[in-house]
Amino acid sequence: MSKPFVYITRKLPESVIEAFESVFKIEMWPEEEVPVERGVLLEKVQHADALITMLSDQVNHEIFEKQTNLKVVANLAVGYDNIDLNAAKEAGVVVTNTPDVLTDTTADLTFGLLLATARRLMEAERYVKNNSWENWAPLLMAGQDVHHKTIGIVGMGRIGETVAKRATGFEMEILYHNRSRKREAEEKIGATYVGFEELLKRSDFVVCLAPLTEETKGMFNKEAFERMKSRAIFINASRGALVDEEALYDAIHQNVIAGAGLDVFKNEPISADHPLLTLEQVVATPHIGSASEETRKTMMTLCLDNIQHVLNGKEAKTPVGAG
Ligand code: 8YV
Repeated sequence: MSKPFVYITRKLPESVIEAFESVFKIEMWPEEEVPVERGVLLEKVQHADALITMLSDQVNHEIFEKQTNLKVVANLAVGYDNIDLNAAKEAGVVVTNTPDVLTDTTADLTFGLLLATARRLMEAERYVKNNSWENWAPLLMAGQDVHHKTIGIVGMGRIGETVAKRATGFEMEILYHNRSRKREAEEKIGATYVGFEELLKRSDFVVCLAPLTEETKGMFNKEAFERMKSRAIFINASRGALVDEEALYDAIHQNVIAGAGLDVFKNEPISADHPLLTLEQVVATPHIGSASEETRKTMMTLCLDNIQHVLNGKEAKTPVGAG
């Protein structure tokens, strides 16, 4: 019997792939940094039993209409806003994601962004490397304290809770807003549930970790930024589309808020002339929340494990449900 055909839309490391080569016929798009050409993906999906996809792939009706054997799409991410779940369900295709394995790594990056923005680390580094450091001054590169401040987490899922745990080490007051209350987080971490507006008003650091849905799209708009403290710092490690980027630019430019640490943008990748990047008070990273070598490899292996489970007639390890 021939081996099931798995198509992967980016080049993944051989060290991850080799463990599965005896059970699958694996083909990959040959580029690491360039997304798969749409035409190639549409052609491959006609023969594929399984796909491994990335956030940069729109897995929609067009893809599901072409498939004939496809049984599972394993998305290399915990978020799956790039996949039309209803179309997958109609086509009888299982969708999986990579929760849990990236929680700590993404929480680390989120907290790192918060520290970097509050303490002006990137600005300070530019200052030293640009040879501008000629004298010491009492308020040279003075930022804001993080310890003992109030953090407001919007989206108290696994990553939100883990960021909250990090915040306890800094003896911060922890507020959160979420679709549903998380009593366990309240008891274990001492987080306080508040409404969105109250969170904006009381937080020194507003941290966005909510998933992108019709309800959350654009929720950080002009009104939201106007509700925040003038010294507030906004952090986003979720999805860019939760934010009205023009409103964020105006809010920082006009000192409505103090700055932002952004790992995600509405249209990625952004170019260097993006208005937000012209602001000294913005720290930007290229969507690297889960990007440690260990975690990315674990995520890749989880995708292949999920595929193996589904193709063997078992329940996926981490399936995503429709609706
Ligand atoms: C992705 C992410 O892993 O998991 C998510 O939802 O946003 C990232 O961790 C990364 O963008 C690769 O698709």
